[in-house]
Amino acid sequence: MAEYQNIFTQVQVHGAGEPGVSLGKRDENRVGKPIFSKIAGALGNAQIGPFYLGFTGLLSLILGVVAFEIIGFNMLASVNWDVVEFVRQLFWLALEPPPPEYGLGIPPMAEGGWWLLAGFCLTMSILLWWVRLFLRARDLGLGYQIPIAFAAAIWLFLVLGFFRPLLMGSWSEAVPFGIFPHLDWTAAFSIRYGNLFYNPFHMLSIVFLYGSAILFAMHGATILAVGRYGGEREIEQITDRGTATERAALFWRWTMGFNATMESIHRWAWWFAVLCPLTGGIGILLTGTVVDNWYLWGMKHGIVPMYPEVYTPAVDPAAATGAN
Ligand code: 07D
Ligand code: 07D
Repeated sequence: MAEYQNIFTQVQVHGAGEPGVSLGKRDENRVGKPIFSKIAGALGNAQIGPFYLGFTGLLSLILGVVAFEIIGFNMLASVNWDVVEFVRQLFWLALEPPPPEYGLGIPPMAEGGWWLLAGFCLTMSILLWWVRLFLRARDLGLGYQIPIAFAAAIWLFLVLGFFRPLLMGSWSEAVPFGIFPHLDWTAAFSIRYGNLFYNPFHMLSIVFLYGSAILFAMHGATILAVGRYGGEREIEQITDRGTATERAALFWRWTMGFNATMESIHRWAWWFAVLCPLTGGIGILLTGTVVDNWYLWGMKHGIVPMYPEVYTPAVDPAAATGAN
């Protein structure tokens, strides 16, 4: 009955709530009695809670909400506190960083001060969430792969909004808060620096982005495909290789001549995901600081072809022989 478990034929197992390992005195940080949800069970585990809050978690959530509120109320103020217009224009509204004349100084609240404060709260919130991940991993006796991977994303976030503006000497270089405004910033950034496509670190970042997607698709599909042979017990099968692993490995060896192992596939996925924002952050940090125009840089380094001379001066009709 529960023999063939995959995305098309799901089964939900219901049992007693799983409280998890005891953390001794810190158990009081776990809030809420476990509840069970069928919808949650369709997406993942049916049990919701208890949730570990703790000091860093609580502070992170508070600062995150403060940042979100500052951004929201500034957007609301920008449409004259008109709630209907706020909803209508939400995706276009922004909280912009200070204009260039303030450099790295403290601007008036209405001219970027709110942006600075929201950015500070958001950054602290994200850093505290990182500490929380680290502490939870340590307490559960896990390796640190998850906090390290999150640190890679935080690196790109800090480059975009903190390290690069510091090097450029101005907060105005940073990204605005807003749905479409942050896309406009991204497009303008590329144009200002001569087309980001010629930035080799943008290229690498794209490699790892696309690579992450294909690895995830290949691995997810493989495990679902061998689910009927117990393939979802992947970690056990690293050391105790069962028929699921053997079939999965054979499939890839037959189709591409090479196969990852039950362990190495996870290392591939982890490295691709981590390297995407890591290389991306290097690319952004170099832009405007070391390289001012990626198109010209590409020409200098033979990436961009030298265009042939196609200009021929127009002939003055009056001077043409036929006119006489
Ligand atoms: C699915 C995990 C869940 C996360 C979600 C996003 C917010 C923002 C808004 C307070 C995959 C939660 C959204 C917290 C709330 C306000 C004003 C992750 C998943 C559901 N971007 N970006 C989006 C952020 C940058 C770019 C969407 C954040 C750079 C492009 C969402 C950051 C550049 C496109 C979003 C950030 C850039 C987007 C969907 C931070 C270059 C899109 C994100 C903190 C890297 C896409 C309208 C998603 C879109 C999109 C959030 C940074 C480019 C609003 C939080 C400056 C080209 N970005 N982004 O699903 O639809 O991620 O935009 O650095 O096309 Mg972005
Ligand atoms: C944003 C890391 C920070 C996020 C954190 C999470 C919260 C809370 C809340 C869940 C994503 C914060 C969380 C706040 C969440 C809830 C409730 C990671 C982030 C800490 N590009 N481009 C990239 C492509 C062009 C440009 C990377 C493709 C054009 C700029 C990626 C194309 C121009 C930047 C990528 C393309 C341009 C990038 C991002 C194609 C625009 C960057 C990787 C096919 C006209 C960023 C080096 C990533 C970067 C970046 C892909 C085109 C501009 C690989 C596929 C030419 C300015 N681009 N791009 O992981 O690193 O982001 O560049 O055309 O800054 Mg690009």
